[in-house]
Amino acid sequence: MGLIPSTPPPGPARAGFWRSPVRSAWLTTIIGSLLLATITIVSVTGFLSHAAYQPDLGSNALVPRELDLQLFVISWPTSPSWLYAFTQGSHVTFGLMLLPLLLFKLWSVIPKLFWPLPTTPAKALEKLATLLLVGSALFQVLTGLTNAQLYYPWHFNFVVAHYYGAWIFIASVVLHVAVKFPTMKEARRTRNDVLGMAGDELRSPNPGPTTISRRGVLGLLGGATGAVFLGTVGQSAGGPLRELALFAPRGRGEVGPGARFPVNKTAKVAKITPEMVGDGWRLKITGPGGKTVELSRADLLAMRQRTYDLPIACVEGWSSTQSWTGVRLSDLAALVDSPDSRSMHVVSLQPRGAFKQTTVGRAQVADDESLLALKVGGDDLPLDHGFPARVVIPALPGVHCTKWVETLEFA
Ligand SMILES: Nc1nc2c(c(=O)[nH]1)N[C@H]1C(S)=C(S)[C@@H](COP(=O)(O)O)O[C@H]1N2
Ligand SMILES: [Mo]
Repeated sequence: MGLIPSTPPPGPARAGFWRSPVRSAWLTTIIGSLLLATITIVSVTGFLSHAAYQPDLGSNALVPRELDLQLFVISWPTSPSWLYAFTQGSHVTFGLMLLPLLLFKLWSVIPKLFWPLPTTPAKALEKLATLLLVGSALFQVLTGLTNAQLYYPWHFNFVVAHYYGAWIFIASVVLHVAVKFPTMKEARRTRNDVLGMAGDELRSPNPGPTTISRRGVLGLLGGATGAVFLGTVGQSAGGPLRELALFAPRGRGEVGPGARFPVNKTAKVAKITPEMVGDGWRLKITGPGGKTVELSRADLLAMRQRTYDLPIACVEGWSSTQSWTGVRLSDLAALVDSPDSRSMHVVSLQPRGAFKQTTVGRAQVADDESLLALKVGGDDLPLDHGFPARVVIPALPGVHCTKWVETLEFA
């Protein structure tokens, strides 16, 4: 094996470079277990988010609509109304907590990442699996983090990349846990042995003086993850914690003129002009049989009004519950002879952009609390929140609650 050098180059690739006496299989096992619990929460809520986010609610957007296998369709419920605020708030909060956990975990094993180089095909495969694990973990956390921070340095579709990245990540986590399980068990068994396990590969061969205890390291880690939790959770949990949500770019409150809760995209950015939403505005509704109705805002206000407290819950993690007043979607469907609609396609006045239109499913149209909202908090909708009319549906991701509605097509 002359091709593979037997001694590492000087520097961080040498185990002797890392002198902390704290590093051991026991410490890595503890951090790894915390990481595993967090990853489980983030994965489950991530797939739930994916199911809820689908334009037709559950079918896989990556599969052409015609090939869509009904077997895999999860229809997203409309109750409880805070469901998505909860699952997505958890996904983003725990997802951000992965960052300190991952950094500490990497630190705890770092010399092993570089050295020894693999000498057999089996070891090379194990190294490759580790690379895939570390790479996909960092990819998932960094794409999620930048997306929630509204910073888009990459030029790929976030939803598609984060979704496939998740499968690669989860597969490598499962493989890693299976491979390391015996080591983890052994490390837990010997935790009180000061010298650690015999042949503990994570111990420094050349330990330096003790500057921090194992407890100290875990305390630092707890402090860092706790700070991320407290700095994020308020954007979805609300209450006094909202003011603490320093890591939530929108979750803390007023953004945009006249808004009392966060605005995802202002009217100005969406290119909505005052003329588009003036007295000339008409809502166009079409039914499956071709029946068409046009209503002014005054016509809509003359219909039976309903008021419900419902959250707007953004995929970025923030949410805000408001009191919405407007017309039931099922009442509008009835106007065009579609009492039991399979779906509703909504198109906004917004000239372009991915969120200018959406399709929602049967449960979303039928729910009594699903509204075409005209007012919020008792006042006319502010322009930035979708005046003259917007969709608000319980438990649905905010992205489907289309603002500045122009047409509703019931099918
Ligand atoms: N027409 C249109 N509707 C839209 C959007 C948009 O960009 N254009 N953004 C959506 C997203 S992602 C969210 S989270 C909610 C936010 O609603 P708000 O800005 O009133 O808080 O609006 C949704 N409706
Ligand atoms: Mo959103």
